[in-house]
Amino acid sequence: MKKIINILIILMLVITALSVTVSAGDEYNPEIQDPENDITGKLVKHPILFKILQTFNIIPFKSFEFIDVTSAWFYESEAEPDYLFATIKIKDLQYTPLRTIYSMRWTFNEKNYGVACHIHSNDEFRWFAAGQIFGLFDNWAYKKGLIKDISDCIVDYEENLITLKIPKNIIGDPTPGDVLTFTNAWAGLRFISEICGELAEDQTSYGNNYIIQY
Ligand SMILES: [Ca+2]
Ligand SMILES: [Ca+2]
Repeated sequence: MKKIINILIILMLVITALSVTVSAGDEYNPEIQDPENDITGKLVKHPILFKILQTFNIIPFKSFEFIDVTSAWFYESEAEPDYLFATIKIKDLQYTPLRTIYSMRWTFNEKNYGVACHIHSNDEFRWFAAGQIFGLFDNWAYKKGLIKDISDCIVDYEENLITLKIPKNIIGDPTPGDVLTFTNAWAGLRFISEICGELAEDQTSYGNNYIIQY
């Protein structure tokens, strides 16, 4: 009997150890999952407005699948330990003449951080930043965190993936073993400017923690 209990204890320890080490996300083990067809916002709430904008060809698309988040995850590369990668999977990724925003957020050391890529005018313009989020109006530390290399917002149409490559030195310098909590993703659609706010958006709920590897 004692032997069986010992074996059971060892098995439980092994299972616990395995579940702790499986912390890096990928498409099959994403930290964040989200349902399809769950877009909210002005254009969803007011379908007549959507129809009018379509009639005048201001909105050339028929659905919001290009901002519909289905999952999102973090990962790192041993070859580039100074970066954290954040990938967002979209139901059907495509560019529009309007402004789309793809972002992920998390908490580290009791501070809130985020990364976002804005794409507009059919990909003629991009704006990409990461940093601490603070203040009443959700201001980001953009001056510190603006990423100059716009190619680090990697868009893959075929796989419907947006990958954001984030220098760790602008997100609080996390080191191996550090834990990112309250992970979540958000995608939104705006007119070119932010004046009108979001026309449509998709927020995920909080996902699993991510443990920094390198
Ligand atoms: Ca969704
Ligand atoms: Ca959602």
